[in-house]
Amino acid sequence: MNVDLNDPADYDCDRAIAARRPILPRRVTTHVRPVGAHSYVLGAVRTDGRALVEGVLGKYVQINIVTLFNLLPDETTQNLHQDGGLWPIPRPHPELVCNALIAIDDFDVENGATNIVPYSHTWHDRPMDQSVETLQVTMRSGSMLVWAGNLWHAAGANNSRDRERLGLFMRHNVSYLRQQDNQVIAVPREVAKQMPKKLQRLLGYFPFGGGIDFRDPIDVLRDGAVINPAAQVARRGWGKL
Ligand SMILES: O=C(O)CCC(=O)C(=O)O
Repeated sequence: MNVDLNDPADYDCDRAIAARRPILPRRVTTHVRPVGAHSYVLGAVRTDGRALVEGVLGKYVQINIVTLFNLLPDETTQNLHQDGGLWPIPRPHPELVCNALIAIDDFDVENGATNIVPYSHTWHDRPMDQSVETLQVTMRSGSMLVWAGNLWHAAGANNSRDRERLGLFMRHNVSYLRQQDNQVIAVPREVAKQMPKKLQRLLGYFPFGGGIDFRDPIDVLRDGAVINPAAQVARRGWGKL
């Protein structure tokens, strides 16, 4: 899909939700872009949701994917799975992922509320088992479920006749690993520039090690100077001509 910078719907979660635009013909998905300055995202990242995510992952956190996840009637259940398998890091490993799922519709047993297996994030020696007992987490619209990526979980089946199950799904990962969707490229600079600093950090504008020529990527986003204006040829050492 092309991004139309003049179309606020590409960045406006409210409008994307109102349109319930599916990208795939049946099942869900995804609008990676409504990461823009919208109350759901900002509310979640500014307040308790963000604190919860940081409580799981520590302070080096970024957005891995943001997706409008619309489970349509007749959808079958997902297999139980753990997150964090994207990177070639053997298990057991520390929590690399933390999910925050905001119910836009009510999530109930019939329309596919999320299944989780309590405490399974601590079962480091146990192979994944699809027959294990699960707990289905029902939520009223506006509630948010936060869970650690090592927890066994799965979207439920939508057995309703005609009710969708729309959620805003924000997967976070530790910011020293790559993102599943490259948010820095996916969100055009002109849009990212307008965002609050916390959200820019969450997108991945993060000075890891040297930043960009020892400048904070947020400063580079603002002025476009990828060569540090303060850089000088040193009189001694490596810089000596
Ligand atoms: O939407 C849900 O209930 C969970 C989705 C999920 O775990 C996934 O897509 O990986």
